[in-house]
Amino acid sequence: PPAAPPAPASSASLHARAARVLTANWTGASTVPSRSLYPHQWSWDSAFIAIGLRHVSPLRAQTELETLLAAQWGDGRVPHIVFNPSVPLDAYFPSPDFWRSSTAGRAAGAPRTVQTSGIVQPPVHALAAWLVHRADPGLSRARGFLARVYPRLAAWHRYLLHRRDLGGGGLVSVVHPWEQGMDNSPCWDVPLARVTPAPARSFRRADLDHGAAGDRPTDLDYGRYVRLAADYRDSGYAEGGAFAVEDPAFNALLIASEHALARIAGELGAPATARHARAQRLTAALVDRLWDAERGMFLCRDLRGGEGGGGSGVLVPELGVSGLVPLLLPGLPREVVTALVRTLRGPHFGLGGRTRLVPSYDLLGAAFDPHRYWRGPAWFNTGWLLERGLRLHGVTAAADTLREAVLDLAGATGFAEYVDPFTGEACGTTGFGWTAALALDLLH
Ligand code: 9YW
Repeated sequence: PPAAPPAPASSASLHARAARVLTANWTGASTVPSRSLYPHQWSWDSAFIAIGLRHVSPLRAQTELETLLAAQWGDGRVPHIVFNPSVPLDAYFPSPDFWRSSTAGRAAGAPRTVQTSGIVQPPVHALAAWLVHRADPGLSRARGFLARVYPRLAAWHRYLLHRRDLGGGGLVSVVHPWEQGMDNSPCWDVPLARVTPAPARSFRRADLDHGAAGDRPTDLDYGRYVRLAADYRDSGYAEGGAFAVEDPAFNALLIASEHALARIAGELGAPATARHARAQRLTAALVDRLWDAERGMFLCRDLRGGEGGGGSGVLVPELGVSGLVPLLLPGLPREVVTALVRTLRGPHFGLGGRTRLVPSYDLLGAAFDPHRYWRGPAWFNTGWLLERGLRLHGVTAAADTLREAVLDLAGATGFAEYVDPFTGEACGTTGFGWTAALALDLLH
C-alpha cells in the first residue's frame, strides 16, 4: 500500500538544503549531477541545473551553460558529457579513452583541448538560457550573456534540424538511447534488440560501484549501448547507424527551446518571427508523425523498424513518460491537450490517484518495474516539465498537486535521483543535481 506522505519540510529549509546540494556539486565552472555516480558535466543535467541555480547565483547559472557550450563541436553538436580531466579514468564508464573525441571526432570538429562524448542529449539549453537571463537581466546584459550564447545555441539547433532529420519528416532522431536521456526505457527494447551486444568482458561498468544493480540497466543493455556508441565513434561520428528513433520528448524540448531562441533573438534585436513559425511547423510535424489519438499520447517512431527497415518506420506501442512531455508546448491542438491530461490522470500514469509522482513508464505495461531506472520510477525533471505544461494550459489543480509532490519527495529523499512512483522511496543516488535545482525552481 502507498506509504503516508512524508511531512513537508519548511520551504525555507528546503531552499537552503537544495542550494547546499548545488554548492556541493559545483566544480568551479559547472555542476556534476552526482559526486559519486556522475562526476563530469552532463548536457541536459546542466540545463536543468542552470534553471534552478539562477535563483541562488545567476552568475553561476550563466557560467554553467557557457562551460557546456564551450565544448561544442564545429558541426554544432553539443556533447552529452564534457569530461573533467582531474577525475580518474575509471571513475565513470565510458570514459574519454572510449569516445576519443579529439581524434575520432576530428572531421566533425570536436574540440582539441577538452575531452567529450560524441553523442548528444535533449536540447533544453535555449530554454534554460532564456530563463537564466530573466532571473537577472541586468547582470546578463552587463556580461553580454545572451549575445555570447545565441550563435552557439542557433548552431546547435541547426545541427539537429539539418543533420538529424533522418526520417525526412522534419523531426529530429536520436541515434543512441543515451541521447534521449531515458536510457533503458521500454520504448527502446524493440529498436535495441537489433543491435548485437558487445561482449560483457570487453568493458567494465563503473556505475555498479555506486548504484544497486536492481536500480540500474542490465549488462545486456550495456552491451548494446557500448556496441552502438563504438560503431558511431568508428564511423567518425557520422549518422547512419543501426538505431534511429524520433522521440516525442526530445523533439518537444527542441520546439520549446526554439520558442525560447526566438525570445532571445528578440531581446538581441534580431528577427524572431521566423523562429516562432519554425517552432509551430515542428509542432505540426510532431503531431503528424508521433501522435496516437487512440492511446491519447505521443509515441516513439522507430525509423529502422517496419518492413525492410528502410521506410518511414513504425510507431512503438509502449507508453513512456516521454510521450506526455509535449504537454509543455504552447501551440498544441486543444484536443491533444485534453487527451494528454486525461492520460496523465488515467490508469497508465495515475496522477492524483495511484502514484505520488508521474512514473517514467506505463503502470500497466508488461515491462513496468517501480525500481529500475527509466522502466517505472518517477524522475524529477519529467515532473517539472509536466508541471510546467499543466500550468501553461490552465490545469491548475493538477499542476499544484504535481508541484507539491516534487517538493515533498525531493526534500524527503535527500534529493534522490529517482523514486518509487507509489511509495516515494529513494532510488539511485541522492544529492542529485537536477532534483535539487528543479525543486528550487518550483519554490520560486
Ligand atoms: C548513465 C546524468 C545522466 C542523465 C541521464 C540518465 C543517466 C548516464 O545519468 O545516464 O551513465 O547511465 O539516464 O538522463 O543525464 O545524470
